[in-house]
Amino acid sequence: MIWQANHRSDKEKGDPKIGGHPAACASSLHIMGALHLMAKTGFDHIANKPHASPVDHSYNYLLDLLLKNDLTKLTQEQADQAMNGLRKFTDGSEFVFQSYHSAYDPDHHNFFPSGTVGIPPVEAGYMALAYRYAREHGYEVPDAHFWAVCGDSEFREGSMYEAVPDFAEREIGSLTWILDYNRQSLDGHRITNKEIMNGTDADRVERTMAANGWEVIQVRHGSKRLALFAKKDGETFKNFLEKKLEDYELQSLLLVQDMKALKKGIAKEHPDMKKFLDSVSDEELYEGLRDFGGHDMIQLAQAMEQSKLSTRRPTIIIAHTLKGWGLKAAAQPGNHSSLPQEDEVNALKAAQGITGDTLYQRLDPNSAAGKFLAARSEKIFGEMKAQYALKAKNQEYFLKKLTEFGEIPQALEINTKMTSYPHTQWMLGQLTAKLTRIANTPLDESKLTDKQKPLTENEKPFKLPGELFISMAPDVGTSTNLNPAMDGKIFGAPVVVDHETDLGVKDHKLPDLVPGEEESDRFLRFEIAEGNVMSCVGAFGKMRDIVGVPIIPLMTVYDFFIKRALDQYFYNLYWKSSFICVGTPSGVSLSPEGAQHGWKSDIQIPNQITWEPFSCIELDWIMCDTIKRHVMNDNAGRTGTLLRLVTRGVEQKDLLKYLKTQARFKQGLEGQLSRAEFPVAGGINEEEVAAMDDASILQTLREEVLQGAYYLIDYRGYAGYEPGDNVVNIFALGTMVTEGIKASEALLARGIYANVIAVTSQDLLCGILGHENDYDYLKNGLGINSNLYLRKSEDVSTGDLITVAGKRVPVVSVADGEIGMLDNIGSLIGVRQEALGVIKHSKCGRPSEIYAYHHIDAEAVVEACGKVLAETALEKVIVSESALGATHQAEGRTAHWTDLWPSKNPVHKH
Ligand SMILES: Cc1ncc(C[n+]2csc(CCOP(=O)(O)OP(=O)(O)O)c2C)c(N)n1
Repeated sequence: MIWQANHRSDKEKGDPKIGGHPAACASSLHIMGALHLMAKTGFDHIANKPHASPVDHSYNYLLDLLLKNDLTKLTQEQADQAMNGLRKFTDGSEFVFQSYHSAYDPDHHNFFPSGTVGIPPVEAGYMALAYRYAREHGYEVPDAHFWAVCGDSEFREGSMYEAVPDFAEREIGSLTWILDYNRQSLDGHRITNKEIMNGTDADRVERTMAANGWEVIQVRHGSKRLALFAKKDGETFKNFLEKKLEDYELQSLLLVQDMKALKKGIAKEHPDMKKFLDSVSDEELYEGLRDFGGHDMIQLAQAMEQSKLSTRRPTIIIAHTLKGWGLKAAAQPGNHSSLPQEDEVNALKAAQGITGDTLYQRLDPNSAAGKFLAARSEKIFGEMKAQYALKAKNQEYFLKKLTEFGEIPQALEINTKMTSYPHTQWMLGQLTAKLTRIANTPLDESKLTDKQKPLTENEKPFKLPGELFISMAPDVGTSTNLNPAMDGKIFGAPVVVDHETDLGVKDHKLPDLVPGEEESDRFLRFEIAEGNVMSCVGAFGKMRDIVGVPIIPLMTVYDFFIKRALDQYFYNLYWKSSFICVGTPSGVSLSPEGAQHGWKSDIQIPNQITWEPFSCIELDWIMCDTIKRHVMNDNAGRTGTLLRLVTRGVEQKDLLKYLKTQARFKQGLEGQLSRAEFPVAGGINEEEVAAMDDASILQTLREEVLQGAYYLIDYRGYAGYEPGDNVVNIFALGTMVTEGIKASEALLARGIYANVIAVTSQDLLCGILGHENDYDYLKNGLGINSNLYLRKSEDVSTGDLITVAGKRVPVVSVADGEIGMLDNIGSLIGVRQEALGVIKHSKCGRPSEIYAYHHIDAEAVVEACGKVLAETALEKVIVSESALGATHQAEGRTAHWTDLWPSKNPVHKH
């Protein structure tokens, strides 16, 4: 496959290399073989090291398990096309394989995306936990084992070590990691320090994993070696291989082709080996050195079976292998991406009896091997189909149950009136607490305990979502307001008794953290390990797609530390996991708590939707909409939800106060409004015109919030409102709306009408999701445009011609984060913009001080507004008076740019 990928005829000059990793494939050949041909079931999940992907595909080809999305099998022709299509682009009409495992591959059943080493094995462990969690909570999931094949250098990734103790403590017995221990990495031989580390890296891994509660199985030797060990002096050879040699020396010995010289060299360095060396032939020594256990399928399969017997502890199998096994490049230092030449490929083909141009061939179905494969394929395919049938059954069950009490309501209806200056993080706590309470309240009122109130009609539809909801945090559950969701509800191996209660020292003001496996236990407590939680939230978020159980995982993390798990976060989005990540508190708004934590997760990644609500009610709507979309499978293209919250309180009453001033929310308004404190001739005092009822206003607001932005202050419809003269639009993200409001008030005193548009989702408004519909909501929903507002200029006019001057409405944006969050609005629309954001490291202080320090406070917004208004180009246009008379402001939707673009195939007249 790799050779073929590198020999396509459609190359263009300057194309980047295609490449591939035959040597890395070869070392995993038998590990993958034992898995496919013996150990795995169609219910199991396998995470492969990225460079073993072609091996995985090849086994699936041999097993006739390349499938379309509807689970029908690829024809022989299509399967060959796929094998010929490694690393090839397809528009969907051809079957291909990506360089590393991906959903585009026709064998992606129960796959883990790969490419980034160090993450898939961890996802496999958390997927195993998700299965167990689902089962303990009464959902039907298949009996599956979770396998991960990793490289020995990959095993130095911090992400893996972060998860190692966690998997053991959580008793993930259904997890087996298989280490492809080939002693080489990308740059060549791995050179470790045997002296200081008290042994080879394999020894170190064994001790590390055993110390962390894992079962360890070393598969060091193949049958040829075992036969040599049984000979007289054979023990010396075993001891030499296992104890004496360091990995680098072994790799060097493998490079020596002259056996006489080799024997001499070994005897010189290791005199005790002399007798053994004299007793074996050159060939025996040559083969014995290369006969690693990781190429002995039977031993590997036995180890895999053994690993399944360890039901409480996870297992690591250290499979000793040869990088480049069976290839000329075997053990060569630079073999990681070296490609075989045509003569080697031909020799490999000939050895398999493949002739002519054919590159791929299945085994003769009438041969014993062919029959074995057919039976194996049928078994695995049957299990795969059973999984899909179970998924369909689960989906049907949940859909029916989720609509039992009608649609999921728009809000959980948290009362914010009793709290002074609540913040969005507080609101998260209220929402998760309420969901938890609803989940743990029986519908059957006769089963209510003393303290439980029956569920209201609004709460009943949340009963099942509440049960499906699981929260988790990297040791910041209490500091991110998740206490009620944690208290007495920790899901974990029930290995301790409640000592505090037994000893009478329980502090009931603090959450009870003793783990258990009750149905009401729906919180996963983590050590400080953001990477683990991010992988876990991703794995739980895949349960909907894999087995049809729409568990709703939510994690909290200090926003600043999302970057520590950014790779895992990206992975989850690529994998199309459906999850909620709450970065809180976020931005420099968290000062004085953490001055050093000023970076904010303002990132644009496909399949993500970010939210940054200003008021608490917005978060209620966003959360309920997110939950509904998740359980109803209605979030394609935005399955990863990232909420950025703050601990900065906001006067919630201001929301309705400002909304009620807007002309669009007034009842029976005739004429134009004016602000009470700044009366304008011809304007009606805004306070004298009644506004609509709160519910109607909030209904409209909810729709706008969920589209990404809303006018909080809107002077359209006010007397003296002159776009192109005294109007500016301020876009403020999340909590920065407070600064927008203050700036707008200050500007009004100077006769400037500054609209304040609260941005709730930068992605929807002007990010990737907005791009999908050409920023329709920004342009047409909010009506932000680049209209040139013309006025007669003072310049001398001649005849019918007059000079007019025009300006557009400029934009100022302000974000507690990167300037780039909102700085494209001006260019999208075609108006002058000034973007304010955080451009320096932060320090301690109250928000007012810190915002001023970063120049994102109200004063900075005022200044920016002044600047853009002044700098907005005064464009001069000469028109005829009659034409000007006919000019009017064109309202309505803007033309699509393609209307103005020359047609692609112009018709030429000859
Ligand atoms: C996170 C990450 N870092 C770097 C790489 C590039 N890379 C791919 S494979 C590899 C070496 C892998 O060596 P090892 O884990 O020993 O596996 P082997 O190929 O030798 O079996 C590197 C550095 C990557 N894919 N992902």
